[in-house]
Amino acid sequence: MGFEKEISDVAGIIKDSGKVTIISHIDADGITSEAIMRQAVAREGIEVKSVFVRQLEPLTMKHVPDDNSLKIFIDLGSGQQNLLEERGLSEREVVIIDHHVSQDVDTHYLQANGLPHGHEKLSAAGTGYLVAREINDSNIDLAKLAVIGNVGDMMAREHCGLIGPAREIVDDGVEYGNIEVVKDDLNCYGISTRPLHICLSFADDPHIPGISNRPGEAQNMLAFEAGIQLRKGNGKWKVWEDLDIDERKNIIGRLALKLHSAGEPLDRLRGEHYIFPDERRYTPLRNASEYATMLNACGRWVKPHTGSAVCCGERGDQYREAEHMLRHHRKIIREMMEYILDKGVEECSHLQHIHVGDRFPDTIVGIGAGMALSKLDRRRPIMVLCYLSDDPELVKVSMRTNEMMVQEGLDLQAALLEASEKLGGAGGGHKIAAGAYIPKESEEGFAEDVNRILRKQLS
Ligand SMILES: [Mn+2]
Repeated sequence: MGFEKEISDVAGIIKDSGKVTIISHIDADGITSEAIMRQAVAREGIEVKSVFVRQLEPLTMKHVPDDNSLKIFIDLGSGQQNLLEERGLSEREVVIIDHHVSQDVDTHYLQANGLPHGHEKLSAAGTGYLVAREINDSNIDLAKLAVIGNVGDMMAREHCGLIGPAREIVDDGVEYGNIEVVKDDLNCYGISTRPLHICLSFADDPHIPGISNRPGEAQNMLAFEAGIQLRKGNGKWKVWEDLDIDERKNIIGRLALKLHSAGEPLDRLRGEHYIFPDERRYTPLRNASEYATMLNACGRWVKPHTGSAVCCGERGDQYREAEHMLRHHRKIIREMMEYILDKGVEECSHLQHIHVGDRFPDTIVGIGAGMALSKLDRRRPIMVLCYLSDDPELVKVSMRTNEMMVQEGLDLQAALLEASEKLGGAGGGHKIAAGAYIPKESEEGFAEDVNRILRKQLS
């Protein structure tokens, strides 16, 4: 069955249903997926409820209601169809909208999933949006949420922009008027909220010699070499979005020169930004990647419904709560990064690793690992082990590397899958970022095993 047929079949079933339950995941992609589907369903006058889960597993299946509603599993479900089957859910009661690897079961659940059709850079929010647009053309305003979900799931990372069907969704948003695409701009994060020199000093992909991790030097370069006025008339710091095209070109040119003289490739210096002109300037809602971070913060601190309300336009108490989550999120991640840098990592030939015990919530350990890596040896992936507050028998493993090392052949998902599977654990993720759960009694020697696999990948 073709992808378009899957989308129209799923849309048809949803339109014909009397009552819907959406079961979604708590990250930015899951939250935007839910917000897209919930609005699309409600606009048809169909009763709808939502449930968020951290992961679809036997324990969380109890949150799926036992009633006559149509269950829409979104951003999860493809790989857990056995659980739906064990629960006794029939083909008529379920649709799955996902982008993860599908599992073969006897029950033929209806599924819209771009992955088997070669759409590897289309997240669940992307497919969810295509279903919503199929339900009703007027749902084109929801393209914006799909773009946030795609960016949140790192679909824009490899190519410094969205491609394929995800790019067509961007075009829908441009047509509707709530997305502006800025092409050939600097590939950096924080263009709407971070002071210029901070924004540049956080650059990690690519790592810019003399600028990355060096806010003071970034400030000097901007002010004295590029001649940029760093503050606005009101005394506040300018952000990247404040700069005109010539100022941007001037800075990008200087950064290109720094990369060039260090013999580094220039291909990741430029990227595409997705700006939301209907959102207030200087807020994290103003562009897709910062918006996604805010939603991830809501999810990781167990407030997915808050993030979802913001996606649906709430700008009062829920938005303030989301802002608070974002600040809190950043503070804890900074603390974790400082802990890692203070304590120091243990070094293997192809890996650096640390066990943080139960000091930090497992939901942010991967992000903290990524931040710490930008200040460590960038050629060796970082692996962080931590304990779980709700399961004393498991250890969570998070790994991060960067695009440069992926291009040299690293695949963290494959490495963790191989290392954890033989221990009876499970792993997943991407080449650049992956996670796994392993039994506590196997943590000894795990790093050496992963190191061996990484060495093999690079040879
Ligand atoms: Mn996803």
